[in-house]
Amino acid sequence: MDGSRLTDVAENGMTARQSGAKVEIYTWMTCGYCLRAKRLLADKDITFIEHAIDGDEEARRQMAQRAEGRTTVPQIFINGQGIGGFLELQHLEHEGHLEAMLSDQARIKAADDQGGL
Ligand SMILES: N[C@@H](CCC(=O)N[C@@H](CS)C(=O)NCC(=O)O)C(=O)O
Repeated sequence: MDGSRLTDVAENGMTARQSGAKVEIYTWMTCGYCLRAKRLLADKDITFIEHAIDGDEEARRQMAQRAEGRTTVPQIFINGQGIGGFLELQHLEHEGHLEAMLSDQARIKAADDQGGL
């Protein structure tokens, strides 16, 4: 691994589409819901940043603070907004809201970067 394919490979090592939105997921290695959430994102070719926080109670506390007190993993954030865990992610996907949320967020962020809507 020489890092030369860095632009093609997400931080988690999976190839991914650049939606423009920042998707983060807090995980434990032994968590089935985390694996399912990562698989759903990967299947949809969505880039995500994984915060693997196994055994790190301070990181879990910070995650809970960001996630309005939710302490279970996974916790998923889209452009800093907590959407919940796997079931919430799956629900958004089933209802057709996930893609919209990614592109809406990407559009809002792009507009914001250019000085507002
Ligand atoms: N409904 C949640 C369930 C998440 C869940 O139960 N995660 C387990 C690990 S797989 C967990 O955090 N257990 C520790 C706890 O409940 O404190 C989701 O869809 O993400």
